[in-house]
Amino acid sequence: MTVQRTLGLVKPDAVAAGSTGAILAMIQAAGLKIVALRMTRIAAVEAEAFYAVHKERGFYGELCAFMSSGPIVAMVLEGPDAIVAWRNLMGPTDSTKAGPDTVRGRYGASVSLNAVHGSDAPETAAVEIPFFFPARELI
Ligand code: DAT
Ligand code: MG
Repeated sequence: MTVQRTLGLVKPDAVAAGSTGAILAMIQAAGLKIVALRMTRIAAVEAEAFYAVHKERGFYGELCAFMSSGPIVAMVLEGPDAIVAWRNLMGPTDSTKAGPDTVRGRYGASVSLNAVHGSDAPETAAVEIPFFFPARELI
């Protein structure tokens, strides 16, 4: 077990639905420590940069429009194997295939409106965390 940090986002659908508090409670109940937390809103160009790895995908435009459509809650989570732990708690990308004990199973609606984001690897977390948080905001 390695102590890791990962980026989590509550996406605009879940913030608008008022699910932020329940999602934070699931995160804390799972034993992940929240070491940074902020509500923000990103511009479309920032969403395009954040999701640049997907720019050739057919859903890229829709994804970036959605992610910049309203407030999001960004957080850094810390714990043993936090990257996989948070991905497991999130559930699969397609919310309709996510189990009832996962965030996407409870609060996501579809493959595109899926409530939360999580870094998928240490290299990704190392880029995504500073995208939202300067080092001095990490506890
Ligand atoms: P994840 O968010 O589980 O890491 P991903 O990195 O493959 O999934 O895709 C990033 C986001 O893009 C995903 O959360 C929602 C959107 N997306 C992925 N596949 C999609 C699809 N087939 N149709 C519409 N949106 C999709
Ligand atoms: Mg991903």
